[in-house]
Amino acid sequence: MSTYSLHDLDQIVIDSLASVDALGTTEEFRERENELEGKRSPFAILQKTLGSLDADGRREAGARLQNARAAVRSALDAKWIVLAKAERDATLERDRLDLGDTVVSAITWPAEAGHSGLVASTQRSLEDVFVGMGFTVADGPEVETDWYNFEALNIPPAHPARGMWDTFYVELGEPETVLLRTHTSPTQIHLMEHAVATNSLPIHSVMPGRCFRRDTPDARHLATFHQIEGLVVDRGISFADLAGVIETFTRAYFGPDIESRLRPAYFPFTEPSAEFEITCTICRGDGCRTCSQTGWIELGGCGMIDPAVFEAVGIDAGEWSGFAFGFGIDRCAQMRHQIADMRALIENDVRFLRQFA
Ligand code: FA5
Repeated sequence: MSTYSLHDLDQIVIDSLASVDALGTTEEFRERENELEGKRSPFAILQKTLGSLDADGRREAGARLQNARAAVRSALDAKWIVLAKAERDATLERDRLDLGDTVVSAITWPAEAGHSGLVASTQRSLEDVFVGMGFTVADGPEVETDWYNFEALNIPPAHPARGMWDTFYVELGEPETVLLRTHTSPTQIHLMEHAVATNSLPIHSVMPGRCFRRDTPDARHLATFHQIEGLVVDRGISFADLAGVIETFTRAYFGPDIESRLRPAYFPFTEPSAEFEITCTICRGDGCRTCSQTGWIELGGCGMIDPAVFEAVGIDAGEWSGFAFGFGIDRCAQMRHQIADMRALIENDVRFLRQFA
């Protein structure tokens, strides 16, 4: 153990204060504080020598030691304030710079602007084609009652045709069955009801929107997809008008080289009904996985409005006639851009999405 003499106390204090003054970091500070105030500090060692003094000497030396320790303590306190502030300032400065660095490295400059998704831009292009042909654009609810999605479309409860649409039900039964619409055809009903209520027939409208089916996603199907419905109600409308609209649409949207065809089909709300198909653009008709080796892709259904539907909405089928169609928007996008698997539309892979900026 070092030996110290009370005669050296003043010098010990001077040296201690100088060493405190020279401290540069809080780490050094803690070490020095321990050396000056711990059990092995000069002051603690000198304290132990007091016992050998007489009472007066002990009192006087004790007071000197206490003053010395107090002087060192207040020097330590003052130094701590300075060192702690310096370190806090340094941390703040460093963190500020780190934050700046993070932001700069996270953004590649100039930042890329976002753009519409392929389905949204396809919907707009399809709307443009139909607006160019004199149609207006209307919207309808995605959550529907059983009446709008099925009954008013000539599909009563337990009708076998309900099996054509695997439905997500929201509420079953009383007072009404509520479901996610399986197609955009219920919007036809809203439009016709509105036209009757406001005495505003004829109707020439398209109605794009989201649809939902309990379909297992595959190369041509998604559980949430989009359709664009078309509805014309006017005097003297015939199947030739429907075929003409579909032909004009196909040429405008897919170009003159794409072959299309209408094939007889069944929908409870149209009679006669047809399916509208185009040559598969992935294999150019040779047959591939996307078109299940048929060479054709179905884009939608269509037909002349069934009199039962006119009756449900209160339109006189003797005076008015009309046609309707419903095309898959995702299917149109898929065929226009030769996307072999429709699931790419919902995978959010930026390498895929960027191609359609
Ligand atoms: C209908 O939904 C009828 N409402 C179409 C219609 C309207 C017929 C008006 C007559 C008059 P369908 O179930 O065939 O029909 O669907 C029409 C189109 O929607 C399909 O050809 C396809 O392009 C698209 N489609 C249907 N289900 C899916 C799905 N799960 N994923 C992606 N597209 C789909």
